Formats: sequence, C-alpha cells, structure tokens
Amino acid sequence: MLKKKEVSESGAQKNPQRAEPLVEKNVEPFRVDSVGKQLTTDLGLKINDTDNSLRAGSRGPTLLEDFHFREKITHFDHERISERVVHARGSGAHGYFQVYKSMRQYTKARFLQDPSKKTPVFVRFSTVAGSRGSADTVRDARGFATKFYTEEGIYDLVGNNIPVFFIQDAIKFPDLIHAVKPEPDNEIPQAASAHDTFWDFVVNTPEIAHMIMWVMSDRALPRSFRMMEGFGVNTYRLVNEEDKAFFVKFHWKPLLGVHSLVWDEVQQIAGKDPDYNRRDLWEAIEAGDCPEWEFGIQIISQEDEFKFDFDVLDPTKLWPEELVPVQRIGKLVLNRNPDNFFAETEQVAFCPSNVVPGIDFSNDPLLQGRLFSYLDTQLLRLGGPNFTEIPINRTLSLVTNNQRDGPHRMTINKGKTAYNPNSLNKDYPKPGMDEKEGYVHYAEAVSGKIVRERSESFKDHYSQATLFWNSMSDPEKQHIIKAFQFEIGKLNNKETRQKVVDMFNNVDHELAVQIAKAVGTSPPTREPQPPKKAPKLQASKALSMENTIKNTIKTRKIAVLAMDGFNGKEFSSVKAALEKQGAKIEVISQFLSPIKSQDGQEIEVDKHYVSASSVMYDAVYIPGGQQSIDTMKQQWYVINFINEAFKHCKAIGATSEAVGLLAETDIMEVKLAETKGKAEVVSDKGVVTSQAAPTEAFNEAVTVAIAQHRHWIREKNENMPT
Ligand code: HDE
Repeated sequence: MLKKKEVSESGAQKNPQRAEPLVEKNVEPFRVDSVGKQLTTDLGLKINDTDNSLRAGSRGPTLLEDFHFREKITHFDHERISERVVHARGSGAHGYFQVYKSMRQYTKARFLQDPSKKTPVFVRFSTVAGSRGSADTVRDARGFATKFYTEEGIYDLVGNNIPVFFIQDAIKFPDLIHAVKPEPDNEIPQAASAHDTFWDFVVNTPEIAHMIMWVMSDRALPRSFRMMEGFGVNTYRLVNEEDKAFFVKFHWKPLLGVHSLVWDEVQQIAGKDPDYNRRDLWEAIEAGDCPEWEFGIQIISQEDEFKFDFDVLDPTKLWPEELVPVQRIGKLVLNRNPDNFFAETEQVAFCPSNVVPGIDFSNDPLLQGRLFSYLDTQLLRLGGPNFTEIPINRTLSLVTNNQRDGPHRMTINKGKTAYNPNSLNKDYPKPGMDEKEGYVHYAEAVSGKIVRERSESFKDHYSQATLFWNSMSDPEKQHIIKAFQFEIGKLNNKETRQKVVDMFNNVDHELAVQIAKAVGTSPPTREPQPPKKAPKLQASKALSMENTIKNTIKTRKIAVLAMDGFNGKEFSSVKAALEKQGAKIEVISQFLSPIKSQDGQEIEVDKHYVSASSVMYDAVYIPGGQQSIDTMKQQWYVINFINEAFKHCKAIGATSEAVGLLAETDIMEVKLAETKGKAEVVSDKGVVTSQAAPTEAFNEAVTVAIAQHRHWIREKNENMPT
C-alpha cells in the first residue's frame, strides 16, 4: 500500500485530524500521491518535457511519433463521462457506521449486530434536478446515499432528505423528471421547479401533493448537508435469523439539528458561492468537525400491515413518529474527505438492490422500479458491467463467480471453467456452500391477477399533505405560502396557476387563498375533497423544524465586523466564549490587511468587504471601539450587512459603542441596551446588546441567540427591511 503523506501535491498541509482510512482493501491500494515523483506516461515511462510537443524544427509541424503528446491529448479528450440523469450534482465523504446494540431481534444483518465494530461507509449528498455545475442552494430535495462496506458485501441505503416521494409508481419517474428538468426547447430553467412544465405535471398528478408541500417548505433549502435528516423513503423489510420479517423505514437524524436557509438568502448564495453546501461539508471535515447522524428505524410488524390509515407500501406516505416511534440504533460519522472528486464522488454507484442478508424489499411499487433503474443507468454512465471493480465501488468481500470479460475488466480470473455446474473444477465457485451465509430472499406468499392498476389504499392523496401543513409553525407556514407564490407566479400559463390553487385547496383552504391572492387567479371555488378516512393524527411534532435541536452553536459561522480602533478586549472575550462552544469566527473588515485595536493589538482579517456577505454567516457580532464604530457608521457595506442579517432573522450581538451602530441600521421594533457603561444585557428578538464590555451573561445570551438558528418573530413586522 502507498504510504500516506503529510503534505498534499500542492505542498499544503493536509488536515492533521484526517481520519485513518477504513476502506483498506478496496480504495486505499489505488491512491497515488505524486509528491517527490517524476512525471511519467500512463505506462510509467519517465518524461522530461511536458510543455513542448515534438516538432520538426522549432517552428515546424508536430510529429505523430510524439506518443506523450498523443497520450496526453487523447486522455484529456476522453475525460468526461455522462452525468447522472438525476442527482448529477453531489458531494461525498468517507466515514464509518457503528450500531449501539445488537439488532438481532429484527435482522440478521451482521453490520447491525456488534457495537464494537465500525463499518466503513461512503456517503454522497446531492441535489436532484440540476446539472453537475448547478448551484447547491436551489429549491429541491437532497439525495442522501450511503454505501456500507460490510463484511457480507455492499449495502446501499439510497435515500433523500424528505421522507416521501412525488409519485407512487416508478413508471411515472421519467415523466416527473422530464417535467421538472429544463424545458426541452430552450433548456430553461436550470435547477428550478418554478416553470410551466413542472406545475403542469403537478396539477395532473394528485399523488404529488404531499411531496410538494415538503419541497415548498424550508426543508428544500438546507443550511448544511450536516444539518438535514435523511430518509430511506421506501418501505423495506428486516429479516431475522428465524426468518421473521418486519416492515421498516430508515432514518438519519443529524446531531446538529435540522436547520434551513431562507429563500431570499439562498438566491443570493447561489450567485455568491454556488458551492455553499459542498464547501461547508468539506471544510467541516477538514477542520475535524465530523458530521454525525443517528441511524433510526421505524418498525411495523407484518401482522400490523393493515392497521394504519395509510398503506405501508405507499411511498407518498410517511409513518408519523407519534404512531410508529423512531428507534435510534447507531451512529454515522463522516471523517474523511475524498482525495479525488472524480475517482470517488463521481464514480461511486449506489443501488437500492445492493442488500445484505437480513435486509429485503417490500412490494412498494416505487422501490420495485428503483431496483431495476440504478444498475441500468450505471451500465451506461460507468461504461459497462465491470464498474463494481472501480475502487470506490469494490466490495471488501472476495468476489468469485463466473461473470467474465467486458470493457475495463480488472480481475484476472484463473482456470478453465466459467460455468456451473462443472466437474472440471469440482463445481467451484459453488453456490450454497454454507446455507447460513447466502442471501435468501424473503419467502413472501404472493397471489393476484396480473393488472395495471393502483390499489384503492393508495388513493388518499391529501390527508398527509394536510397533516404536514397542520404540523408547521406559523413562520414555516408563511415560508410555504411565499414559496408557492414565487413558483406559481413564475408560470406563464394562467390555467395552470388556477389549477394549482384549486388543487392545494384540498390541502388547506387558507393556503389556497394565499396563493391565489399573489398570482392573479380566482380564489378556489370548489369544496375541498373530504379525506377518504378520518386521519388518526391532526399534527405531528416531528415534522416541524421548530422542534429540532437548538442547544448548540457547534460549527456555526460568526462574522465579526471591525475596523481599526476596535475594542480588542471585547473582541477577544466574545471570540473565546463562542469558540469554546465550537463556533467559527471570521473577522471582516474593509481590507485584508491586519487591523489594530484601540490598545494596539493587531489581528488578522479573514475576509474583506468585497469577498464576504452576510448570507455566508449564521450570526454577526460587532465589538465596540469609538474609532471603528465611527468609521463603520459611514460604510454602506456594514449597514447593509447588518440589515441583511436582521432580515434573515440571524442573531446579532453588539457591545459598548457598537450598540450605537445598530441604531443607524433598519433594525426595527427591537429593544436595545440604553444606559451607557451599564453591563445590563438586553436580548430582544435575537439582538443581544450591552452598553458595556461583554460579560459572561452577554456571551451566554449571544450563544443562546445563535443556537436558536433564526428569530422568525422579526418576520411579524410588516415593515421589516427587505
Ligand atoms: Fe433515484 N435514481 N430514482 N430516488 N436516486 C438515481 O441512479 C430512480 C428515488 C436517489 O449519489 C439514478 O446512479 C427511479 C427515490 C439518490 O449517486 C437513477 C426512481 C429516492 C440518487 C434513479 C427513483 C431516490 C438517485 C441516477 C423511482 C429517495 C443519487 C443516477 C421513481 C429514496 C445517488 C444513478 C448518488 C439516483 C432512478 C426515486 C434517491 C436514474 C427510477 C424515491 C440519492 O437510476
């Protein structure tokens, strides 16, 4: 195996906390570090000059015999592979999974038995609709695909950050994707659902209602991949040693909580840093802030299959956590960035049909179709059936079968026989040598006529869409309304606009009225469809992000605005307090040169005005210092920075003279600390101020305000600056 180096090719120091690789056998032997090495051809021939092609005379024609030139150009010409037909834009990371205790009761899967064992994983997050180069922060579902390199083979859990899906039957997938992708005549718009063909599909596909509610919510604008939930979406089966099966839904619960950006913010970020989510994941792992999720399972026993007011096989339905609790059974940790985007993140191939003994499929019709599609598309994308030999896709287990040949075959199979049964090789590789080891499909009894029809039990399309709506807090509802108003307002076709209003009247009348109000249609006239069955649950706390974890500021990015003459002691006090809680501080000033505090202390500036913007930060703190504050009062950039942070409902802290700066901004109806020199801390709507130097109480109040993520109460003010 090649030895790991302390420095990268560019000579830059690599993350000192970089975790040791766990995927020893498959990926590691293929890593190459060229530090200290001579340039060679693909065949290892040493090359002395790669800047000048071979010519007949220094001004003459290039010679065909220049094999180095030809190889270099040819390789370049063939560098691109087709992008994924969906989920083209993604970011990956290595890590491990560890179960908390044996899950023997439900499954025989070995990686879910031993709490002392770490199973290596590779995870890829993605958007769905956009091309490879599209922006991260678009309104869309996010993919959350996990490859477990288990001792029994590869297990892929290919999920999303939304627990339900647009359609019930995989045969509708090409229609859905054709509708949401850019329109075929002009390839507009990129990575957006706000266009006529998508909503035309929506209004003709009532089963989509529930998923649309999620996509119009802030769940579709994650603050970070590290702060979103993951869901297996489809119903699978767990099978134990006694061949008893259980229906299961899989969950990933982020330990930093579930947090989102806001629409106005994401649109700015898409221009200012299109790699926002990718960069966030990369930087967190490089800094050793390893993202963590707990693995959850919801179990419904086979006997209870028909006990619910939804069909357990219907992928447009979630299993409310209040009815079927999520059991947290293990932890996923991502601790190592890939070395090479193409070799790892681009070439990785996930497939829901990659399972291990103890995990099986249900008859969920969406899942059944997925079992076909992934392998099919990968055969094209990765150039043939040998893509399982690409390092990132290799299993840790020994592969011994009679599959042979094909493009780019790596394995050198020995022997004359490539068939079973055979006598020449004693029937090796022999199937079923150990009955206990092999994968056995769950022996479900199946009967029925061959038909093309949906089960009646799949035909309630609105109850859970309404459940979702009813579970939202007021700010979340307002954001959903605004999302609809934006999307529907973009439609050219007025009839579709009206149909959207009428369709979502089945979810909630007020929602439909609010959409209609903004997009120039009539309010809904038809009565909403009554639910087929009275739902058991009116609202589910688990669906609202309002109820997520809000007790940590770990990895949050805090902007400090300062100019020469800032108060160094105030800055150091707040910096130390926030960093102690795991936050990241960046100093922003007019120029990148160091700035001097009023008592002569010099500090580095991380970003200057032209490269930093409030949308890149979770919160802002402004230390006092008369000279610094007087300068910043005159700077439009600073005023705008604060106004924007305020508009996006972020925590803002200011001490001593800096409170006076807040008074120059558009912050409205917020109580600020008043008495000069008094250490009293005033915390109102996420704005924390003190007219004195920061005390412990101030630092604590700022920490609490940042941990809230956002202070939506500000949105109640109709006059809030926009
Ligand atoms: Fe996928 N999906 N999908 N999908 N999907 C693909 O496979 C497909 C569905 C998901 O990071 C493709 O290798 C069908 C649900 C993720 O590489 C393709 C249906 C969920 C990823 C495909 C679905 C997903 C994909 C494209 C049935 C959430 C990215 C490239 C309607 C549970 C994986 C590829 C990665 C990728 C087909 C529905 C998640 C075309 C037919 C539901 C996270 O095969």
